[in-house]
Amino acid sequence: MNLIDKVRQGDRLTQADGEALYDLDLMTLGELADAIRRDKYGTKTYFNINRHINPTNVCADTCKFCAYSASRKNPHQYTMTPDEVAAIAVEAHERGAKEVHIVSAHNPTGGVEWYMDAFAKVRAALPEIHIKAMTAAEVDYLSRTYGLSYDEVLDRMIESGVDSMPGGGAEIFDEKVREYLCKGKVTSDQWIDIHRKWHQRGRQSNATMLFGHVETRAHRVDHMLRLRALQDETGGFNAFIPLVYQKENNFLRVTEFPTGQEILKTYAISRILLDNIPHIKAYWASATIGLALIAQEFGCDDMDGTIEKESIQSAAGAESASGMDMESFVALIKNAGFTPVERDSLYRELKDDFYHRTNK
Ligand code: V47
Repeated sequence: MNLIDKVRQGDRLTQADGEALYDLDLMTLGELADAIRRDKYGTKTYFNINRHINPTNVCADTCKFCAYSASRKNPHQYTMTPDEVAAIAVEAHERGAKEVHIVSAHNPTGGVEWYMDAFAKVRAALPEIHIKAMTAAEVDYLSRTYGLSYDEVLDRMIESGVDSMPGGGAEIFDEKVREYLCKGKVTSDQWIDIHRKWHQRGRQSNATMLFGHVETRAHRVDHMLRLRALQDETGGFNAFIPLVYQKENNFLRVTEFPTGQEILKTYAISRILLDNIPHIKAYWASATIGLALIAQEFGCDDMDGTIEKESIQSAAGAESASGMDMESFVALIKNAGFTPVERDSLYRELKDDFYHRTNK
């Protein structure tokens, strides 16, 4: 059967189908992905009011693409205390944040306690806030450094107040590319196993894919299909987030970068292939706000949030360091013809919220 008909009737697609989707023209792909998105969510675009906190940039691992960790290209090291992390969360909460997204480098000092104390202090100060924290790469780092099983690290996170896990550290699952990009870090199978164990605890998480560097289209499709297989098993992923590679201040030599068309195709294909992951997030800090707004017409129904302060993408060249204020964010979504809907971290729509109060 013709591939377009297969997509239109909602058939499950294979690796070969996924690769063939890239050969379709952008507008056809956009139309197919947009139909799926509109069928699920109409014109709604979800966002939340959140604060990204990156408590340290001192890292025991060396990923070639990373410009955030302290290195000879970025000699300025910092590490916050758990109290400083909690103070940032409290200030953000006073400004309306309902989620803190806490992701660190792999801190070789401070032990497991440094991580867990930060979560526990945020939880004690703000019983209601949603704590999304710890990538699978951090879970694996703590496990291999301190001799804990994944189960033990995950249980400690729950005891310390973590609600959900972000999708970072997935990069590209293909083993050869992964070895080139980030040898020694969590492997693909381990990343998947950690999320499986988290989901088995009744918890939810996201999944990312870092693309636009040395990987091929086939590697991207393979990455998505490995996530689809885990989602069939557990149903624990909320959102898939394709992260566009940023090229400054790192150690990865890449000469060709994805065009806007290639980025939009990748968003659209993820919406089509990931028939069991509810949300596709256009993370504007990596895509640029302009492309993220257009991505709403290519299958994306989520734009992350206001972020407030962003360190990882901006260290590598993105213009996202100070986040965005909520009024501008909402106005941009509306002007693009979509309906901004504030959500909580688990995608429940917020009816009596900051956004609605300030728009009366
Ligand atoms: O895992 C690192 C990526 C990720 C670069 O779960 C880079 O809601 C582009 O995971 N160019 C961390 N990307 C960010 C992340 C995330 C972001 C927003 C929302 C969520 C969520 C998760 O940033 C890392 C890595 O893949 N990254 N360096 C770079 N040069």
